Amino acid sequence: MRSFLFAILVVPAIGAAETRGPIVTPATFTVNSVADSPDLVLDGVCDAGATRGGVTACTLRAAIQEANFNPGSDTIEFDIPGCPDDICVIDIVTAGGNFLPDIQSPVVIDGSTQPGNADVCELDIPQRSPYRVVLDGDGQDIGMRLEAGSDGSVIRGLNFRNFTNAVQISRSDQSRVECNFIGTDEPGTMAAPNNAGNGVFFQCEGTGNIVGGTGLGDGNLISGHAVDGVQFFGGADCSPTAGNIPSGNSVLGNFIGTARDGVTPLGNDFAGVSFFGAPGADGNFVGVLPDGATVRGNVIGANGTSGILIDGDAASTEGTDGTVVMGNFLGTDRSGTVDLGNFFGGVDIVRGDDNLVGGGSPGMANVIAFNAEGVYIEQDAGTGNRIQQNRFYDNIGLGIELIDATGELGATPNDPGDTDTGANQLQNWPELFSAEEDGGVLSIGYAVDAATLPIRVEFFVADDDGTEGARFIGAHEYTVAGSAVAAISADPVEIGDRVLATATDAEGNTSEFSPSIAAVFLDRLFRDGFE
Ligand SMILES: [Ca+2]
Ligand SMILES: [Ca+2]
Ligand SMILES: [Ca+2]
Ligand SMILES: [Ca+2]
Repeated sequence: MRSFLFAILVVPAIGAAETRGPIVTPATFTVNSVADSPDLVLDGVCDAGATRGGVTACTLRAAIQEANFNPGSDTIEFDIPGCPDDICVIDIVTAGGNFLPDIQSPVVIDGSTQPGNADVCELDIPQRSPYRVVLDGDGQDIGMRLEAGSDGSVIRGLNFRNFTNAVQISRSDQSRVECNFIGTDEPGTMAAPNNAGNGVFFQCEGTGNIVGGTGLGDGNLISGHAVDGVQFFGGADCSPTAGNIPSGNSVLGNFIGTARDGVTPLGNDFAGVSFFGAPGADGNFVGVLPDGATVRGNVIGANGTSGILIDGDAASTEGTDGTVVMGNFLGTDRSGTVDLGNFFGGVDIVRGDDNLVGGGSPGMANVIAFNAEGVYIEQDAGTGNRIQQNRFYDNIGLGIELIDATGELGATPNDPGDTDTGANQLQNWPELFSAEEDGGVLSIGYAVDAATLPIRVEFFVADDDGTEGARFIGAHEYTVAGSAVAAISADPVEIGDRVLATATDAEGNTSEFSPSIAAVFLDRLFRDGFE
């Protein structure tokens, strides 16, 4: 039925073609100058005035002006001769004035077309050579801004530095920001000065935009900013256009808070990725596409506050809901061994409901290590924040911290009948009685003192100090009050392992981790007999 309706709608559109305007010819404008002067006259030719060797200068500013002027999608490439050490620095404060023109027509701006620099959009971040096209803002506000009319644009292969907000996505859909170094020098080793705001800043409406991507060469380096690496602001007054919430966008495959190597700290001063504002930048994705299944995690480490901050607006108490966080390395590198702890939590939920950290398959797990806490949920932050199948270890405080009425950090005790309310309804954790391994099957005796059933119980092997779930080993549906036994097969534990668990109710309220207990091997004597 749905496709039938669609066909009906398409027919008049085809008929309307008789009255459409001139055929749009996509243009390619090739930037050949590091100058910042404007286009002389909007005429389909990128000509910023000066000539050199008989060639008319085409500046980036002029190319954007012409691309905006020419209806339809255009391409801006780079072929700038004679740059010192092959690094072409376009200084965006000269004759053209302050900002580059807002992007108001679909355009692909591809810095990797500068001769010799294709690798920056082909290789993984650590393998890239220094960026040869640099946009330097000398501390002014915005580097590039995707505005109404720019749907489907691509900003790629560029080094942005010295901007308050290097890239802003305001009213664009289905656009991409990929394979850029944002906030660093051209080799991606040091922070640039004057990065006074965010690397990538979303506000107003926009959906389907991607920062990074799933391909090896798609990830951005977003580091060294005075505020956040990527900020979603869901509270801007973007009138007269209705709907001012960035939603359905994704951030994946990036390094946020490290140098190019992915292991040297180069943190943003506040969060790696943040969500603010009322009514809230709901329904965005970190580490996964909006399909909720195509995962390519970010490395988000060494940031000055949170790895990921999910907040809203203090005055209205509106929060950010429905964020999906999957497959990321929060506080560590891709190997999971290097300490890149964020100063606060790997994920801090200050205001928000129904956010998801992790997921139902192993590839959706986040690795959350070396942070102050793994996932921290503020007192009365919200409910339904599901934390599923992640790998937690070596966080300084709790792996999962629900702040209770005491307002203090630390394990929150279970209450009889679990009638208390607060962060994730202060969901009671499972009490583990026994964990007995026999013939490759681990039988865990437990109970949950729960307000409602069913409860999903997830079991983990604990980290070294026995306090966090480092490795998910299985889940059990708890449907009847009283003692239960979960049988987990496929050699889930080793001698010396400790086991712990979380409880999640049907509304998605996940508990703190339970205390851990040692796995007992019933056939230990038998095994020892063969040693
Ligand atoms: Ca022109
Ligand atoms: Ca155009
Ligand atoms: Ca607590
Ligand atoms: Ca409770």
